[in-house]
Amino acid sequence: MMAHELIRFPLTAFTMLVCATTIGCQEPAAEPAARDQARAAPCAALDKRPPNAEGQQPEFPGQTRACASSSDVAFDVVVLAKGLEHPWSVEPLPGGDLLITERPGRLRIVSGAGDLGEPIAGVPRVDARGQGGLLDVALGPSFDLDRTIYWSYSEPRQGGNATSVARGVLSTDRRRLDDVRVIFRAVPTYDGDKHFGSRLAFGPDGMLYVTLGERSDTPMRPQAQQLDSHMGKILRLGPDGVAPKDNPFADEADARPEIWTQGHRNIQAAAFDEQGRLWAIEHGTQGGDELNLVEKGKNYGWPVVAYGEEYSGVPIAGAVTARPGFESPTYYWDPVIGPSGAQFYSGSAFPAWRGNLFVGSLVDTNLVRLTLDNGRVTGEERLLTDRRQRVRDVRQGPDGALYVVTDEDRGELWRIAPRR
Ligand SMILES: [Ca+2]
Ligand SMILES: [Ca+2]
Repeated sequence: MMAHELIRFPLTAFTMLVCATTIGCQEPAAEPAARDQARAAPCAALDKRPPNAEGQQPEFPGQTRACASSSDVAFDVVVLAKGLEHPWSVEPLPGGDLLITERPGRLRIVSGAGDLGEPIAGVPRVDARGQGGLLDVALGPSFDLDRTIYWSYSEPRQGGNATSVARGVLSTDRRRLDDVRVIFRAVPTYDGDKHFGSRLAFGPDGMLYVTLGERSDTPMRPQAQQLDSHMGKILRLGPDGVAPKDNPFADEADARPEIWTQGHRNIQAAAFDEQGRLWAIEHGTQGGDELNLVEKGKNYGWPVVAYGEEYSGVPIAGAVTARPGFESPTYYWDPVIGPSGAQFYSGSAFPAWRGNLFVGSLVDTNLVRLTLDNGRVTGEERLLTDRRQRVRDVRQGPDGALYVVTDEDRGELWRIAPRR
């Protein structure tokens, strides 16, 4: 069943003026000096709520509480599917249909017209307790030729569970997966149900980047700083799951060769920008959700460097907000938004949004739009606020529309397209 629902925003005179003078229609045209001045100028921050953690200062202006930004874009939201059980991922297929995962362990295809397909056979067993289950799905880099897809899941294993990555070939009738192989198994296992991380993203280098959480519980946290553990890391794998030889710790004794970066808490978003740079967004503690530019071999701090406080309200034991040798986030949210999937927009359907980073918010139940300039966040807007659903993933389709899934008992799949 499909329901059309409209959201309308008027084009303001300001926006039209901007659109008439810039390519991309997103930021006023300005000389760099004028732009810097504008950035330093006082502005109305989008988020006016008090911070979760008191007395913490950003490292630089604009690292948190960016200016409110309004793109005044008119769009329709089409509900393509309803009644999905905690969908975690939406992955557009080349022809306009969409692969979706449901956390209890189902992979389905929803057609571009909104027909919900039966579960695809061949998905391995998942441990769907808590935050676990069937998580991300990604098309392989040569999907057009070999129909190979990749997915991440919490795999039941001796000692509990851990995130694994598998690949398989989607049959031509799209009813089953063939030649299924588990290409990576994170270690160690742990008997818990939180912080699996698990976003998958293929880079322009043809490598598969995998984001892993640190499993949340106090005994596991320190592993985010230990190179002999996959917990709290971003990994870089070849398409066969083997660690490339130019990974930063490939030659280090006792280090896991798959590690690309360390010091993460629970990273649920990984997105490449148009320059081919990888950005990741992680769930921090209360007051410390982070956007980071991901660079080879770097340490992003958790649990020794972090903004925010424990969810119990006490300080994070032994942590500081900044320290030499550790990467400060490009941006952080305090109060938290509970970030999920993310997508840099590059389509032609919404010229005003080109280069913007869209981020799902679970806690605030909306879609965050960030404008960036020169590696810094310059503005923030919240979309889809009226729907009050936990946004779990956002992806750009081949038609330039944005596709969103919501993490609910009866979750939905939405298409966001220019207003007709
Ligand atoms: Ca995906
Ligand atoms: Ca950090």
